[in-house]
Amino acid sequence: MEDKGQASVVGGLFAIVMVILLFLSMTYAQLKYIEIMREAYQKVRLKDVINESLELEVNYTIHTRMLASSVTTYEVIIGTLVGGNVYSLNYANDDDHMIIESKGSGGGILEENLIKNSEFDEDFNYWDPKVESPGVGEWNVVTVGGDNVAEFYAYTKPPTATAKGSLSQEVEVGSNVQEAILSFDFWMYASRKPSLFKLLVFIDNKVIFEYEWDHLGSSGWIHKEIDVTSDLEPGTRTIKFFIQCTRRKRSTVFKVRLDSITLNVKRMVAPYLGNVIVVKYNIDLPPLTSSAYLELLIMTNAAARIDIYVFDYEKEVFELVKGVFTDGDDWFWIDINVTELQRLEDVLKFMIYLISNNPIELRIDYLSINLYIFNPGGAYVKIKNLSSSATYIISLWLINATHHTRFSVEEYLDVNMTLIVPISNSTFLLSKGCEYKVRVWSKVRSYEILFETPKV
Ligand SMILES: [Ca+2]
Ligand SMILES: [Ca+2]
Repeated sequence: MEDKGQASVVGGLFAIVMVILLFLSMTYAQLKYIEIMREAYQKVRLKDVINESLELEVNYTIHTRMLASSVTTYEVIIGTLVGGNVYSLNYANDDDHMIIESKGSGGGILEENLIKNSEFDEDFNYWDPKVESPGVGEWNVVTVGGDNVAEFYAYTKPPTATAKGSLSQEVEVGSNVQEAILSFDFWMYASRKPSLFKLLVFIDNKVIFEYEWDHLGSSGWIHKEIDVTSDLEPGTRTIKFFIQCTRRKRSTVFKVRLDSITLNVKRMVAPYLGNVIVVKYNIDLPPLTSSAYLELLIMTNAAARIDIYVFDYEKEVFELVKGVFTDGDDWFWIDINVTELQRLEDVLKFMIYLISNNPIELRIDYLSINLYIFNPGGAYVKIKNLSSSATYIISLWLINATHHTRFSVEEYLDVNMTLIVPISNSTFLLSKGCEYKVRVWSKVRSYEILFETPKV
């Protein structure tokens, strides 16, 4: 039983090996056959693909060119127009350019008060009130007749006898100061005849005003205006009011009030030299303009980035359609292709936005305006045969949401030849604001192209 069992196992294994070998040889033959078949099939298939290639193009517009000056208006939003106008844009290479500089126009005399919180309506904000005699004197903002004023109050007693205080503010002085006037109101009071009671005004360490009150009682309000033009150097300066109150033998109350402190400075300011230019153009469009193709011939005198924005009436924003960078000093073209109907209302608006590291000049020599106007009775489809052999065109369908219209063609089309099939005429018009599909049937298959006609 055991031997027989072994023999049958060996026999079984042999049979399995033979079957595998047979299977492998058959598989090899089969794979080869399949490969040949596949290649043949591929050849047929490729041949088909090569044989059938049609290019479709729909034309439902009339092309017109417009002279820039007849339909265009412009507005320089940032920059200064220094030469030319919209007529300069009519022709190229005529030495007539629109020239826009990034120079602003804000030069001249600038007048400003450099003192902040002049009226002490914000307490001592911006001011630095100091008591310079320890233990004697204090600063407060007090209200006198509804007006906020700064007050130094001191009660002096022998043997100290003296109180000192100061009130100062730092100011930033620009260059080219033409005139500077320091103006202020002050009031001094002593309950006894003072030994020494004075007010000094400094710019940095230089005394520009000195006043002494040597009577019992109040000085009353005194208004003072001082021309400090020659004392006010550019940079950070400190305006300081310094008070000294001395009564040697008897205790005394001193008060000094200050208010309406201004430093009015007039200085020459150079015109702002910007590095941005923004120019807006409006092009009036004939009714039913379906697309526009614009070309600008431009040069800058320095490196700049130039962006073109076109207004979208649905989104109500100017949208970036093109961005270029120029090294400067060379004429170059920017083309703007506007095919979206929401950008082609009655007026096509576009904007040139230029930014540079330096003050810059932008020259525009030419604006070429090509418009394509909807021609509902003159639409046609161009069919071009890009195949390597002639093909046969059976028919053409014009399809929209409501109609399927068949045009019988029944023509052979040779290699590289073009066939024009009208899809509208004076009685069969295309509709406005409509999406159409054109389907062309050859003997092999169909081809499709979509288009959208302009709104009313
Ligand atoms: Ca005041
Ligand atoms: Ca020109």
